[in-house]
Amino acid sequence: MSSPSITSIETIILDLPTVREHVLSMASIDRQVVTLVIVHASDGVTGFGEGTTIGGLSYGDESPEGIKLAIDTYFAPALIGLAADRVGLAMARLEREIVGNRFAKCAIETALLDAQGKRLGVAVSELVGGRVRDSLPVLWTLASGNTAYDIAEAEGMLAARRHNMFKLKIGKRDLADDVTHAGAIKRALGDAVSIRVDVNQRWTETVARRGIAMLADVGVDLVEQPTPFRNRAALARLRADAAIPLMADEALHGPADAFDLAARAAAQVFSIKIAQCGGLSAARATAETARAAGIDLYGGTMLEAGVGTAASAQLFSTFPSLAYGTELFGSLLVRDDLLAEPLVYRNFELEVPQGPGLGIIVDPDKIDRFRRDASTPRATSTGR
Ligand code: MUC
Ligand code: MG
Repeated sequence: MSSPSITSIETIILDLPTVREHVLSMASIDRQVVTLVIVHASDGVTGFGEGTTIGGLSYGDESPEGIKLAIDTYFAPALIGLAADRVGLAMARLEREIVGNRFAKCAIETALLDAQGKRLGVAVSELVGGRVRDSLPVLWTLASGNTAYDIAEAEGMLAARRHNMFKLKIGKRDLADDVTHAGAIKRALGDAVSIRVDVNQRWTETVARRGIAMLADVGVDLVEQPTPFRNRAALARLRADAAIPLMADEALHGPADAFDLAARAAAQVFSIKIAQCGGLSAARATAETARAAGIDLYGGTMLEAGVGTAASAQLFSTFPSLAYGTELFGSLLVRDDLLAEPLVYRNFELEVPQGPGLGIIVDPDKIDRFRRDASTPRATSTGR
């Protein structure tokens, strides 16, 4: 029987309001902007993917609008007519013809895998290695910008048995203020609760050296991406002296970065993000490189909504070890996700969807409600 072919690719930008303002060192967001990708094939099977970043162009070099433009203008002509059931071949073609654009590549690969899983009646996890767990520990990021609010939020999460690990977004304020903030949260929540911080590249090496020591003293467990992503030598020097583990995030754009960071002993933990790596297969190769080097894994997020979160969960469920858990809470950060049935968060874990493909159903009414071209667009972020 001949292969079904890719017939068309839709890209839709959606603005999803968040449950509260989310304050990071480089931007504050009150909504998440999702570029939804829908791949149609000649056998009538449809696959969904998601291209999502944080704060427009303030996090990385792809924006939601840029992802749409790249897919409409360059990806779609390269893909239409190709065999829809040969995901590896389609991705190899994109790799050959399109430089970079990792978030867009991830959205396309996700959609192709979703469709192929539905076609074969298997979950995406079974196409990318095979799942070894059915649920994933999930932390929550406390990022309201206010210490008392963050403590109350964390207490609510603990009481609801939703999260028992927390990440704090720091680097926007003075170091002393950030350390006071982290120390107050750690004291209020107690020893049983893991507190990590993410600096999102804001510190210089000298500030980072002081900051990591001060945060270790107040009980913080781990520091994520303290310095700019290009300065791997600084990360390695900091790691050599740090009392607590360092995690690479923005520095990790796929397996080649993983290899280089591992060779430099620049971090003890890698945050694996499907979008930042350029897709699920590249993210898997990145995780395998870490594993070979004895580096611990953490399942990262670009704060994707349900589609990207389900795709990440499908891949992370195949990791034999996930020492630092995941941060797959994006679906909970938006007030209303695009899914007909919400993802299930229970007992501090996210249940990995079981059905074919991504195991989710995207609700067409919600696409209509949130699509940007149906309403007046607002600015992407407050850019603070
Ligand atoms: C990041 O840098 O890790 C993940 C959680 C969150 O609040 O922001 C993201 C991005
Ligand atoms: Mg990070």
